[in-house]
Formats: sequence, C-alpha cells, structure tokens
Amino acid sequence: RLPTLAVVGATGAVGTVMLDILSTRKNVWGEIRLVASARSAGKRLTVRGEEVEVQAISPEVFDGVDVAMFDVPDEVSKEWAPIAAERGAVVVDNSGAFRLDDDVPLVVPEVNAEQVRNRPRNIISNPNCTTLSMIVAIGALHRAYGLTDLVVSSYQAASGAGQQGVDTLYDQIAKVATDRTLGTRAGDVRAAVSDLGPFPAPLALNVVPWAGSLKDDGWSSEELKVRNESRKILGLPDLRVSATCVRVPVVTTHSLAIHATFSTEVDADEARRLLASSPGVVVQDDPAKGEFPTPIDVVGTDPTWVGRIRRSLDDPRSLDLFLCGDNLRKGAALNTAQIAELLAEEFTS
Ligand code: 2RA
Repeated sequence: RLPTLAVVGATGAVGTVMLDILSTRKNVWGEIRLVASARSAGKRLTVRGEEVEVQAISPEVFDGVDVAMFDVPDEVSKEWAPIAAERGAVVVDNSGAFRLDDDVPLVVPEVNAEQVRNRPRNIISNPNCTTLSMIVAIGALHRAYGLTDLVVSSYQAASGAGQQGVDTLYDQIAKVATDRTLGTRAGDVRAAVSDLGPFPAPLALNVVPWAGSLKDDGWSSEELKVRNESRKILGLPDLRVSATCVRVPVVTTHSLAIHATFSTEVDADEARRLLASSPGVVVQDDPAKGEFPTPIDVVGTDPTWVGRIRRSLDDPRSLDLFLCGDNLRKGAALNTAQIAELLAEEFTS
C-alpha cells in the first residue's frame, strides 16, 4: 500500500511549486488530496498529470491521510495541524507556528534527518526559507569544522512575501522603467512608486533592510528566525548568530553573504572540495571567469549554490562565502516534500 498524502494550501505560491515537485520527483504516494480554504474549494489543479479537485479544509478531509503537508499562514496551522494529527496524519508544517516548540522537530533532511522520528505531537516543522537557503551548506561545514559563529546578510527575493510581493515588484519596475532619471535624486523613486505592496519601502531600483515584523531591540522576526532556527537545526544552543535581512528586487531566489567562524582552522580549497561533495550543494566558484552563483541562474533549481569561498584575512578559523537558494523550492516546497518522503518510507508496506 502506498501512503495517502494531503497538500493543504495547494493554491498558494509555495503550493504551486509543491504540486510541480510532487509531479516531477519519484512518486511515493498513493492518493494525493488537495485541500484549501472553502474559498478555493472546487478548483481543479493538476498533479502527477491528473486533475484533482480541491477540497475545503475540514476534520474529515484528514481521515485516512498518512502525511499532510501544510503551507498556510501561521494561525491556520495553529488551528488545523493538531486536528489533522488527531485524525491520524503526520503533519509537515511550513509555517512558523511550531518551529521553536521543544516537542516539534525542525528538520532539514541533509542536516538532521534523524529528527523526523522525534515527533511526540506528530507535527514536524519546516524551517523558514531564509534559514533553508543556507543551512545545508552551513551544516556540511559545521560537521567538518565545528561552527561557533555566524554573521549573515541576506538578499531576499520578492516572492518570499508571496504572489503579492512578486506582483508589486513587477508593477514598480514597470513604473520606473519609463523614466531614466529616477534613482538619481533623493526621494524620486518614492514619489514615482505609489503602491508599496507588502514592503515598507519601494523595492524597484532599491534595497530594503527589512523583512518580517519588529521584535525586541530593533531586530526583525526574519533575523531572529535565522538565529533561532539555525541553533535548533544544528543542535547548537550557544551558536552566535548575527543576521541582517534585506529585501532586494529579485523575483525568486534568496542569497546570503556569510562569515562563518569555526573551532578549528579552515582551508578554503578543502572547504570548497567538501561543499562540492555535499548532498544538495553545488559549488560555482571561479571569480576569474566571472563564475559565482546569482539568483537568476539558480531560480527553479533544487540545490544550494555556493561561491566566493575564501578564508577570512584576519582569522584562519573563519570562512567568507556567498550562496543562493530558490526560496520557493528548497526554501519551502522541496524541503517539505523531502521530509514527507522520509515519512512515506515508514508508511509504505
Ligand atoms: C520572506 N522568509 O522571505 C520570509 C518568508 N517567506 O519574506
């Protein structure tokens, strides 16, 4: 018997990528149910080449479901993930609702796959896309050299803010493209761009040093997610992390500039070889030939792409590097699907 899967939130930006991934990866599922809000019920979506009707979320929709992948807002997960678990499903949740709960594992298969079994509530959390964009590569380096400190700057794509973020970026670009004097005088782009969408400042021709919501002492929720989730996934409660999360005018694919410090000295060539042989990582690092990862080359791919690897000039225990990862694929849908595949092995008889 092949396990039954429910995809909850199948009609969103990540849900769309999830259906693509389920249709292109090795099929390990029997029935796949598509579930969404009553508003989206009745839509017909294609998965594995078949049209499937979206069902309205209800307790009954989870009867007979072995694994339920959730991509819905935090408050919807908070309400419905426990209900799905009560009805017998193991929930893989892409929201932030349970990520830091002690009784919910935060799983990245390449880093801590064994945590899948540690699920007292039958809920497993998927990390935030910014953490996921870097953690497979950072986890590989940690296993080799013993990570102690991370200083990261993110360059986050508009699609991290959903379809509204993408639409806003294109609308702003269309507006500024007609006037090549824009971006040359203080405030001129702000005056030209009326709709900011989900961003606190214009994104076109700009960068915005903000993502998420304001937390204590001026930190953003996004920056605290990078810090707290990295500690939990790597099992390093004392890991020192300083993140600055920046939104950039890119459609999809997050990038991060990373300064990582380890307990032992590191060699850039050795680190490059280690990363190149790590599952889920591709090294693209030959600046002399203009070869380094960029979002427009990485978008739509599954791996974490790493480049600009060099040893810190001031500390033989530190590496500086730049990496890119598709925030909708490995950053969300793919990692969720990979966790679900680990569970499918348990349910396949
Ligand atoms: C963002 N990482 O990019 C957050 C949530 N997807 O906005």
